[in-house]
Amino acid sequence: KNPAKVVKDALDKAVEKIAEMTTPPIPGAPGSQPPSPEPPSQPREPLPPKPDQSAPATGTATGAPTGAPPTARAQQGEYLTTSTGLRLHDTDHSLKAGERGPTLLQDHHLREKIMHFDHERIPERVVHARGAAAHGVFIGYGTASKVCKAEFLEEGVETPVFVRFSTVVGSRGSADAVRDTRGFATKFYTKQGNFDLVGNNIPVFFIQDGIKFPDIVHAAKPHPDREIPQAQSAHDTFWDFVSLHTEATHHVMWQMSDRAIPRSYRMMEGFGVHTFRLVNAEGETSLAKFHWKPKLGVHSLVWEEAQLVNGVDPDYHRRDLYDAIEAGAFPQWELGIQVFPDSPDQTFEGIDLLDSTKIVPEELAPVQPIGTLVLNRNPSNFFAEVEQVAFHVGHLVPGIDITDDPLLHARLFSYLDTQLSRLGGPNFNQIPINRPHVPVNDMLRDGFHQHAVHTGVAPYKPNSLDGGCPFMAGNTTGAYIEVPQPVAAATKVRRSPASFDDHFSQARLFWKSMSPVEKEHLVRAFTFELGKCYEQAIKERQLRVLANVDAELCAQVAAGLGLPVPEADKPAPEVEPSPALSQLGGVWPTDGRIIGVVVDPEHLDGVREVTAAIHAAGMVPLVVAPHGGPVGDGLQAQRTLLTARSVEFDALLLAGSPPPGADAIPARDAKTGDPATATAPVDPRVVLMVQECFRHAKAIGAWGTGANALALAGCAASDPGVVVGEDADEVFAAISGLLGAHRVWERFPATIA
Ligand code: HDE
Repeated sequence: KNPAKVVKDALDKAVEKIAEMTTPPIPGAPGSQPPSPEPPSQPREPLPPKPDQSAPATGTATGAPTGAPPTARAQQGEYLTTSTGLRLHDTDHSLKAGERGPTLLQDHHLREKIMHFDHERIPERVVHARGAAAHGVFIGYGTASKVCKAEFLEEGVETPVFVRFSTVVGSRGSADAVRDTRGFATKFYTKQGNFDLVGNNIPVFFIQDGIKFPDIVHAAKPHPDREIPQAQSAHDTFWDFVSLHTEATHHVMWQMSDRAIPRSYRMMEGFGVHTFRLVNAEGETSLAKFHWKPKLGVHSLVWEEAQLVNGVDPDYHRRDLYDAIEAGAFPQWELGIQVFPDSPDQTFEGIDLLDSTKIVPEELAPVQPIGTLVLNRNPSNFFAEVEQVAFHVGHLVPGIDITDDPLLHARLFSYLDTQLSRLGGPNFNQIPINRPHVPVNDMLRDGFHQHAVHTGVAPYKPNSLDGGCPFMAGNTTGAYIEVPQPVAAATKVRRSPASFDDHFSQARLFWKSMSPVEKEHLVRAFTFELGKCYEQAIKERQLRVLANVDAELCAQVAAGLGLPVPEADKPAPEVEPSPALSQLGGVWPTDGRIIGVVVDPEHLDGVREVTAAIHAAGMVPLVVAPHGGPVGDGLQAQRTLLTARSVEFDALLLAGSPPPGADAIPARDAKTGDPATATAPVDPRVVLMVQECFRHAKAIGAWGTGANALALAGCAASDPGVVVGEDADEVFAAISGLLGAHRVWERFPATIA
């Protein structure tokens, strides 16, 4: 045989085969899917501007609008144009000297398009780079008026807000469900100017003095040599720093607790952390701490679940927030304050209110509700809104002033400074998302990206040429007047007060306030994180810190690490636990919870009814089937066995147990390894889903053939939180009852008292 011919024949056959495989089905031919409708491509009128995208109130003295109308750049008008409004007839081909010739330098459209693209990225935030945000409204109760004169807290006043949630350590593209503190920053567009409450989901901070911020951030960020690990605290530099810098211990306790792996942004508390000074209409002052309390309760992932989530859906929290708002399950929080007398020593019950590593237990100072926040609208452009929003702790309104917390003072400098470089110039408050919803008459002029076309000739005060405008406001005309707080005559020192030396008593308070399950999770988190460190000396040093917090905590972690238990050198004093710190206990609303419903298209009994019941209960059913598209009985699959993983669901319903599909890994006999003798009537991915839900203490319900998967997964109707019944609705009713407690906590064996 001619070898060249053999090769040619083989190639021809392969080409034929590929052509067969890739030829698209002829529309309308039997068995082909109907073609999807093309999205509309008719020119249409621009959409009206959104309220927060209206032109800046800065500008001319007469208030006349200047420049292009705000909608002119909405990209939704009739014809594609250049950035200067020139209509284009082609944006797909460069201008060339002939079809196969070189590209011409004169192609101004190509040059503009590529120039702009080359500069689309701006620096990410140095911390809190990864975030998600939403618009909403805040409604005051009027209950704060005794202590605070801020207008937005008055009864019934509605204030637009924008809230950005974030992780701290990871970069902008990092996964959501990492172990980390979360940012909870709120911009209130009040009638007295913007008020920013730039808080976290943990009420204490790592450091007491802002000068240590670069140190903790350098330690927590990836190692400078290899730039790993991303968005993790489980590494040597982090534990090196916190084990040496023991004022971080209280924050580290929170970070190793379930608080650092929230189930959802909707289920997180928020804290202003610092103590603020409030002023009422009579000019009387009080000290206060801000708290956000989520209507859905405070709930977390379990660690294994969080690790799976980061692989399966790195955008888990971002997606959850967006989907909930789109589904109308608007997230809500109540804003509350703990109020303390503005005493000269600024302490309460012996707790230093200027030390941001300390809380005041709610049992000592209850959180008093002062308003409600509802998030009801997703951003329409991530970059314009979520990336460009600029929060600043110095954005205050009359009635809210700062205290001398040294952490807060460094922040007052930092936020403006970082935004200057991140947003490329000093005019970032003119970006639509940052604009106040009140007139701005500043005398700030020029600079990069100046949007206002100011008129008048006298941007200075005093002036006569602009009629002396603008005038100064006073107490009755809404001016912000700092509290005339006396400053004690003192000596310049680089020192903290002695009360800041107590690093362990509140770390112990946190430990003692946890339930057994939460303690167990803390032990595992410490053991995991320290287990990831390479340096033995760092592990031993952190064990010495834990010995000062609690002997049992230290012993359990030491056992997990296989290291000796050290003696405490500065044991924390005995403390009274604060039950409010535990996340367990209570029954919470289940709005927006996700229920996976596994179906076998051959057995659909009760599925329609149960999905309707889930919807009616304000939750979201996700039908999981062996394949996508219609599954029968008018139902559509939202997930397939290929795309579904247990971590997406808060609870699992097994309406059927689909047999292994062609794409499942074939089951084999455990003893012989023989596929032919294997007994696995259920797809192994369903079995894995049940096992994971069981391990993660989620409620599981089954009826009909659905129950077949339970035994294969090693669980039974007698286990806590497993419901088997004949009637789908009854099974769901029992499951939704269990969901109010978030998890079936009895499934976690309590090994710590
Ligand atoms: Fe921040 N922090 N921070 N921080 N912080 C920033 O500002 C800083 C601190 C917090 O969604 C940066 O615009 C210093 C405590 C949130 O855009 C930067 C110190 C708390 C956000 C900065 C602290 C926070 C930031 C980075 C120690 C809780 C995200 C980008 C004195 C009460 C805001 C930016 C958003 C962001 C500095 C400590 C919360 C560099 C120097 C304590 C929620 O300015």
